[in-house]
Amino acid sequence: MKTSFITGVTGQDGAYLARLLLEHGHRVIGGVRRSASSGLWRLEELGIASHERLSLVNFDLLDPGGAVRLLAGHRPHEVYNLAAQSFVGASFTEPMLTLQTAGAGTLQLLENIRAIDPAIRFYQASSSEMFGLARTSPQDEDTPFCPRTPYGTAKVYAHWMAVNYRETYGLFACSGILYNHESPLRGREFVTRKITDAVARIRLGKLDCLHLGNLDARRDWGYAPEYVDAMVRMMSADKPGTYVLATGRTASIRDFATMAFRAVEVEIQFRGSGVDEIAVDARTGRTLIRVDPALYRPAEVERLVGNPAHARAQLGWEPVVPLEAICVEMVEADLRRNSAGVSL
Ligand code: G4F
Repeated sequence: MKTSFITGVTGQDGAYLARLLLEHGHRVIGGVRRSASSGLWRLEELGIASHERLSLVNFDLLDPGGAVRLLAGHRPHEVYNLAAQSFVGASFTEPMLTLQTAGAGTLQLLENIRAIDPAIRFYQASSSEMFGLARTSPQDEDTPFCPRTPYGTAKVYAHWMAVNYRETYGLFACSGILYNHESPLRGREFVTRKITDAVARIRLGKLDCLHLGNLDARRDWGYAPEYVDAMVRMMSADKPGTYVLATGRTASIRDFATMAFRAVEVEIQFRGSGVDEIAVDARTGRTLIRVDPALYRPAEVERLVGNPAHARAQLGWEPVVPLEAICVEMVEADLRRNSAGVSL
């Protein structure tokens, strides 16, 4: 039986990945920070929190001895490194924590794998934020990085360390450059889930109005369960590599908000511009969205779109679920949760 270790198992991707690996018959060790704010709700929603082949262990990327104890004690065949401070907005107020978790935490894992058992396969969660102010569009594996945020910069460091350990020490180290990927398990600090949760609460009469930042930003949004499937394909391939995972399509924040309100049969119309822009219910004229300049980022990545051709050719991976369907699934989950009184 294969043993897989996932750092960040309580996050969106960690939970879906754990479920997939359990379905594949693996034993899964999930690293959980003692102070993890997110708790186990995602594992519980997926029905795997008490799975007999899932063991949750205390693990903190910032504890220098933690990875040694974990790798030496559990001897996993593979490590998926998903843990980090992953909210781009917070990386401006916590740049050092972001660097330590996303950057140095990755190096520590690679170094310990090299020392303890170089046969352990390694997956690094890289990000489209590494492209930042990309010079070409869509981006692929050869596009130069131009990160614009402390998060993107830390991820570039971690990505290059994974590539270096692959080339220098022969480690099976993969890097998945993932564009935004959403689901009902997304955290509420990210814009899609913030929107679907607010739409549900407005529908249920629990919220008056949704406040957002930059409505013009465009993202290439895919479906998280499909993206973790690609991670497993990378780790099962003959050779380690770097892969862009994306849909090749973009939508704006405005588009996503329109879709989310449509899921509860409300048509919205945007009026005005800049910080005075609002969205109203086309039927009643009620204001449902306002812009709050405090939610603007100090530096913004306006548009990111990826080319997944390499993953398609080498891994047989294809993103299928359209954004409209993802959005409806998220709104329905948030209606259910908010009706029951709990939305995490
Ligand atoms: O949902 P976001 O916070 O995601 P972002 O910054 O693109 O990063 C996500 O995707 C990356 C690529 O996979 C990951 F590496 C990263 O860890 C994370 O998962 O913001 C998307 C866009 C931004 O342009 C932001 O300025 O939405 C804009 N936005 C507008 N109003 C907002 C808001 N973002 C948030 N979080 N909250 C707002 O009220």
